[in-house]
Amino acid sequence: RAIGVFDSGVGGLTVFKEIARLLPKENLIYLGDTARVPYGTKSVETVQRYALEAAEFLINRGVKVLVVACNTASAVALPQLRQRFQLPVIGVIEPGARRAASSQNQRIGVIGTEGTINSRRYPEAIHALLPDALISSIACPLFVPLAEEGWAEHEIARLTAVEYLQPLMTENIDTLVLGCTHYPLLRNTLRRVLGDGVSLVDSATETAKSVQQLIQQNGLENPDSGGQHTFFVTDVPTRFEKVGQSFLGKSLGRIEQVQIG
Ligand code: DGN
Repeated sequence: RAIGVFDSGVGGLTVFKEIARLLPKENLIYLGDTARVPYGTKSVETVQRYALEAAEFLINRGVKVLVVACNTASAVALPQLRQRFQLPVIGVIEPGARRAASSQNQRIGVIGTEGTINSRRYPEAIHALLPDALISSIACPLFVPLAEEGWAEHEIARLTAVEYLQPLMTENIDTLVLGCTHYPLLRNTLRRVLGDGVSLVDSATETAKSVQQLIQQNGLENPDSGGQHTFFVTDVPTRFEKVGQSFLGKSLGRIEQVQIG
């Protein structure tokens, strides 16, 4: 049986890529809800409904583990998904928060979509582990189109980062959580702006490690399954194919359009 991964669109491929790297023999099924992207600016109720429908689609395909790659959906829909479905559900917030809690000076920045930042789920999850941490959260919505446009390392991305991150510069943070699927692509730009003293927590990498642990601890490995990758989208695949190739660093192969909900 496969591991199911869903996201609002193409961004979750950063999580998918890390899972594929750590678990090359596992079959993976990805669903990008491209007809309804973005989730980051929508209401909690709407994102919860979308997330339940996306999860249902993957569960009907018999996945053994469900990975919610989208930070916004993880922030607002994880309890509902865990309540509704029996299988293990992994979101991106807990793994990212766990890593952030190793901050030395306990001054931590969190960046994400408006939905993720408004939910306050990252600070909650970090405070559960590090109650005295000083946490500053900033929504950086323009990073999403910049990453999709292939401009993550352009001057315009650097200027955008300077503008968004200005408040963090004076707060002496030693850790910044990249709380959105697209932000790992801006890693070099963020490093240029913040300097080497700030460690960047990539929720995608941390989540992939959690998936690996869960699979191993529960004896869910599929040593002979061949590592097949299957992609589904809810809108025509043209744009997903093009942008996805740059996110994944290789061609995606066949992408099937489906209707969910
Ligand atoms: N996948 C979304 C997230 O990680 O929050 C970003 C894209 C979006 O829906 N705006």
